[in-house]
Amino acid sequence: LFLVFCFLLLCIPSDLLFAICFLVLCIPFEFRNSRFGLYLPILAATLNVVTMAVRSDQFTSPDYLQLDDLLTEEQKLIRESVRAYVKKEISPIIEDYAQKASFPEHIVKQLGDLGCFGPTIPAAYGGGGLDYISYGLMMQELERGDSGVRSTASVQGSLVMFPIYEYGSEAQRKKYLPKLASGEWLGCFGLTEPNHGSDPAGILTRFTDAGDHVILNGAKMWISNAPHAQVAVVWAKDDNDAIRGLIIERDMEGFSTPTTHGKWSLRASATGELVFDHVKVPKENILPNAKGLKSPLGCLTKARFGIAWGSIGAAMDCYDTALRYAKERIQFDRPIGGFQLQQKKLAEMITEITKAQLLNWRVAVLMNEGKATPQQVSMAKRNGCEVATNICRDARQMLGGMGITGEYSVMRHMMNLESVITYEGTHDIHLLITGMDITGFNAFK
Ligand code: TGC
Ligand code: FAD
Repeated sequence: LFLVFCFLLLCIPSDLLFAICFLVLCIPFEFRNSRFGLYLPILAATLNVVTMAVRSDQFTSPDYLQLDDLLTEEQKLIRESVRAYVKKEISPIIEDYAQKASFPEHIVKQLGDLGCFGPTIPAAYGGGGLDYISYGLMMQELERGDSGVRSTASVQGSLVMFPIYEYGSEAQRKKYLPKLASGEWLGCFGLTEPNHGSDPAGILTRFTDAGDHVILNGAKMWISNAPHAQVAVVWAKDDNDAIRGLIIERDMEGFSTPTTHGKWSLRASATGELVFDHVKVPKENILPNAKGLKSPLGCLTKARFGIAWGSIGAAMDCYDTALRYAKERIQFDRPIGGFQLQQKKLAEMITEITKAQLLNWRVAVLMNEGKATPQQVSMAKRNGCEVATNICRDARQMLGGMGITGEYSVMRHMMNLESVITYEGTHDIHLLITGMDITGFNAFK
């Protein structure tokens, strides 16, 4: 019996440490033939199962308007496989990684195997050759697990693979895309600088012609994936002040990627700087077809689309958690879900989620038809972030004190979304993009 319980304890990986501690405690009692030798493993197994029940991923996806009817069987299958992956591989570990502000590097290969890197890039280059609804669903499911995981995938697919595919030479495509698609290499995207965030037109990083190579100098900051990346797509000005894209490899002399510490948000995602100190870059590493600010902004349109879907994934997780909690938590002899104030929060959450799902779906259809404008994508990104931020905040309140703990995902989502609402264009910048689109007046400058 003792051995059976030992097996039960050890086979639950997320609580391995817990199990081992109890096991160590049990052994002396067992050897003394004490009754405790039996009781302790039973107690340990029970506690373990209870802990697992609290921490396990019980997510049920909200679909209030039967939007599944708008999806093909293939799209649903893709969503289910990413959802199953998140339940199995992300949910059990992500809270611990976020608490210790550490990037789960092993997921890079897993995400590659699952096809989450470059799903819309043609299969001939290692991509998925899929449509934009499938891509959106993947990002939704990944961010349902954690915004940092979605970040890893959207940077790799939309900000590293996409520019190499769209603006790169055939040799560059063949050299980099398959390795990035499989997760053998991780990439990052360097546009933002210490003095140029919302206004990337002013970037100071530049390169000068030096015969068969160029010399790159400057610095980027706030770069997702940077500390672990083998490849960086970097935006810099040439001798004619034109913005160009360069592929920088980790081992190039003078290139370093210091880690950014002290984040309260996106803690399971690695963020860093890119520092270029007279880096000698072969000319064949310049993206031949990227010219001007519209090239990096074109990549951002793809990534912002992924964020529109991803942020709603985080919102869905918080709504689902709050709904379950409201049905189970008893106060004043009733489940708190029976009180009007809590129902108002839940009703508004599902309404906003449903509206955002419809908006995202429509933008994806337009993307598939090649008709979506960057401004429409901005609207979807801004809306997704706002809806998700509000829902996660309300969900956190509904969980009372438990809402601030790592036993539930809501506070982690809530903090993550502060980055998501800031990067890829801040909330205000996207509002101004819509404002300019509808009035024709530029309020940026
Ligand atoms: P502006 O004159 O408006 O535009 C310059 C040229 O670009 C074109 N364009 C776009 N093209 C494609 N997609 C878009 N989204 C585009 N937006 C603009 C535009 O038509 C123009 O073309 P042309 O032919 O006339 O030259 O440029 P501006 O200097 O006035 O700036 C406009 C503004 C503020 C909207 C833009 O610069 C902006 O979007 N700022 C926000 C910066 C930003 O989003 N940075 C993101 C950095 S990367 C990141 O955050 C990754 S986080 C990753 C993660 O972890 O998930
Ligand atoms: P600022 O541009 O200084 O803005 C400060 C405030 O001023 C904001 O509220 C903004 O809305 C407002 N503002 C600015 N201009 C105007 C205006 N014209 N009118 C009204 N209000 C205005 N960048 C990359 O290149 N690659 C990455 O991988 C990447 N990853 C990131 C990861 C994280 C966790 C974070 C936090 C950021 C990341 N970024 C990345 C940078 C991100 O894109 C920038 O932080 C963002 O674009 C805003 O720039 P900023 O921080 O310099 O803010």
